[in-house]
Amino acid sequence: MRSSIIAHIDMDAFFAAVEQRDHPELLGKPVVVGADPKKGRGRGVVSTASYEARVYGIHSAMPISKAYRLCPHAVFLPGSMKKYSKVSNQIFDIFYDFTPEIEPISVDEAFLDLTGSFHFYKTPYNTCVALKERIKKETRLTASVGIAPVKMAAKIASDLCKPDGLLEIKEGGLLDFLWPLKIEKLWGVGPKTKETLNRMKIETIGDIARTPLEILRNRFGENGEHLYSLANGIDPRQVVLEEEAKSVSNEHTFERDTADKDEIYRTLLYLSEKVSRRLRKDNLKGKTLTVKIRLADFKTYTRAFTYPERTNFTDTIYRKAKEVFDGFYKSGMKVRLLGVRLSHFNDPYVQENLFEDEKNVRLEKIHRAVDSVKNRFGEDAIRHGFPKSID
Ligand code: TTP
Ligand code: MG
Repeated sequence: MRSSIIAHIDMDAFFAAVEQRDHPELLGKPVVVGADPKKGRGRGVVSTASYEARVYGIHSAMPISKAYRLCPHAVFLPGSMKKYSKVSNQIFDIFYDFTPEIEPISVDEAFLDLTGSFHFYKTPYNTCVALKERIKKETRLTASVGIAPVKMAAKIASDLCKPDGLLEIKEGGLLDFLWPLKIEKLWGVGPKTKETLNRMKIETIGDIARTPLEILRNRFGENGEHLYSLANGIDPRQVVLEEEAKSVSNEHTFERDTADKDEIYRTLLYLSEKVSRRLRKDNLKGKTLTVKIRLADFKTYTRAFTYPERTNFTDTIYRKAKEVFDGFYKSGMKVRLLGVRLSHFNDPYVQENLFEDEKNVRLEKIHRAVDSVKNRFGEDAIRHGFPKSID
């Protein structure tokens, strides 16, 4: 396999840094962007906190009431997605001046494949120095950049050198870099996997690499193999360009063309569930729903709907898919194939609505719980209740 040069770029304390830039009186002060704390009684969560606020233990996704308790004298701001999106576009325009091979991860974060495009600046390191300088000059903000032969190491590197850092891990130094690090630095090691690994006396990435593959496979199945590969510096994931990652869809062809509404709705629900789950697995939310309908005569129709806010909830997708289908269907039509697609993604962690209400947070938790049961016990472990009589 050819050796790649991947850069991972992530802006520092993005929303808060933009606010500090635009309100210089906030420089050096703890700034929290997120929901209104209402003197500690506010609902909703922290979007991000300036590094000065992080000293108090405040971080993204923390309840705003807790952030208020930790640091009541912090400056709390609602933030403006419009403003941050504008800056986001600016930084992505800069990225595209360096290479077209870009995988956007969120508003302030991307992977760049520099393998074929660093020569102008002679080295990958110099290329990223130039990139950081452009960002600073044009936006007056700082970014941190990790360079490595594989994606996961580039991401870890940018994280470790924050803020305003640049860290290059060369092929020959990859394992020396990875092995002393704690296991939670690896992609895919959440609190639960960490706990299990720690109980097996596995604390560092090097410990994983030294554990026989069989043991990891027995304990974690496929994920065990994945961990083992990552710990040994192997990450086959390539930089996925924007267009390739644009949509998530599922389709179903009926054994026999059908006009049976029950069967059609059941299939739409099944497809919505699958799309919803794949979106959540990849941490994506889509804004545009497209329902594809192929009739018995092979003519294919698509009907789309754009949600006011991005979603990956099964119910939200299913209800709209059904409505879209009903708007299209005329009696006598026989359906050969159905498809459900969600597209138009952005960063799932940026709340569309900074005052995200409790209901959404609760729904999010329910979906995650369903996913984790399905991951452990299989796709059929839980089925959403399907109403017996439909309209
Ligand atoms: P991050 O890059 O995760 O965080 P950050 O840029 O604020 O800080 P860091 O220096 O550690 O990279 O996220 C980018 C922006 O996305 C962040 O400024 C606000 C938003 N965001 C949320 O709204 N909610 C979240 O839970 C997270 C993680 C981020
Ligand atoms: Mg960031």
